[in-house]
Parts: sequence; structure tokens; C-alpha cells
Amino acid sequence: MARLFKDPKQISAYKDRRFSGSDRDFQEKLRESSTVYVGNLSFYTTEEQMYEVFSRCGDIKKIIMGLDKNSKTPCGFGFVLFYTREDTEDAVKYVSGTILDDRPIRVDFDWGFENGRQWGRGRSGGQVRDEYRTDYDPGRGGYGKLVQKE
Ligand code: GTA
Repeated sequence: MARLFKDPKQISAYKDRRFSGSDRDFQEKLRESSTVYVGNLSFYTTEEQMYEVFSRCGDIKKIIMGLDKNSKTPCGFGFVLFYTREDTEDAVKYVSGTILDDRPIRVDFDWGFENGRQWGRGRSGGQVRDEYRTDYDPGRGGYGKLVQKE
């Protein structure tokens, strides 16, 4: 797999600030888990579409769609839980960057799904990145939330 980070052992640029263990535990979980995070999804992409794309890598245990904590509607991310690590690595390797609903989706290693992680963490209920962006993105609710409030 192409190494994109300074530390050759690092396999993801993302650090979950709500992970309760040490940095070392976090890196170990990323290397062992069979869960991927999927980002840059359209709010209109369905679980069925996700299933179709990710089942090309192997059998899927579960798909969790990320939801806006106020409206309880999809807010542009998700988690895919596989049965094997090999299928997980294939998803990061081959599915990341593919186009779904006209958008390049981002597939990242994840430390593992826990209840609560399905909710957007932004102040407005959706993802944090949708608070701050200033572009107009029709697949993700238009302008970012802070721009909408101006
Ligand atoms: N494995 O890349 C990821 C990832 N992301 C982005 C979110 N999750 C991820 N998991 C993996 N890899 O369970 C998971 C979270 C959570 C769920 C929803 O998705 O662990 P969230 O996106 O609402 O909140 O999470 P999160 O991840 O806590 O947000 P964070 O890290 O602050 O910010 C995400 C992005 O928003 C940043 O990379 C940046 O692009 C943008 N952003 C954040 N703060 C600012 C700011 N002040 N100004 C401008 N942009 C900002």
C-alpha cells in the first residue's frame, strides 16, 4: 500500500479526539480493525448503494450510515464493518476515490464502531467539516452551516 504519511507506521491522517486510549492503542486498533470510515458521501446516498459498492471487497457484517443528530437524516459519512482485515484493506486500497453519486468518496481505516459514533459532531448536528466549509455543495445541504447563518 502506498505510504502517504511521515511515520511509515501511520496508516491514517485522522485522529479521533474522542478515542479514550493512548496513541499507541489507537494506531494498533487502526491496524487490526475490520471497520472503515467512508467520507465525502452525498446526503442522498443510501445504505443499499453503499452495500453494492463495498460488497465488491467481500462480505459485509454491517453498514452504519452517519446521521445528523437533530434531523436523524444521513449527513454524508458512514462506517462499513467487514468480517476480515483483508477485505478492509481492499476497501481502503480500491474503493477510496471511486465515484458514488458523482462524488469521489474517501475510505479510511477506522479504530472500530461504537454506539454514538453514528452522529455528526458538528454544533448544527451534521459533520464538523460542514460547519466550516465555504463552498456551495448541493449534495451536502448547500453552503456550510456558518455561511448559512451569516
Ligand atoms: N476513521 O477521516 C476520518 C473521520 N472523520 C473526518 C470523521 N470520522 C472519521 N473517522 C475516520 N477517519 O465518529 C468519524 C468520527 C465520528 C464521525 C463524525 O465520523 O470519529 P465528525 O466528522 O462530525 O467530527 O465525526 P470529527 O471527526 O470529530 O471532526 P474533526 O476531526 O474536528 O474535523 C473533521 C474535519 O473538519 C477536519 O479535517 C477539517 O477539515 C474540518 N474542520 C474541523 N475544525 C475546523 C475548523 N475550525 N475550521 C475549518 N475546518 C475545520
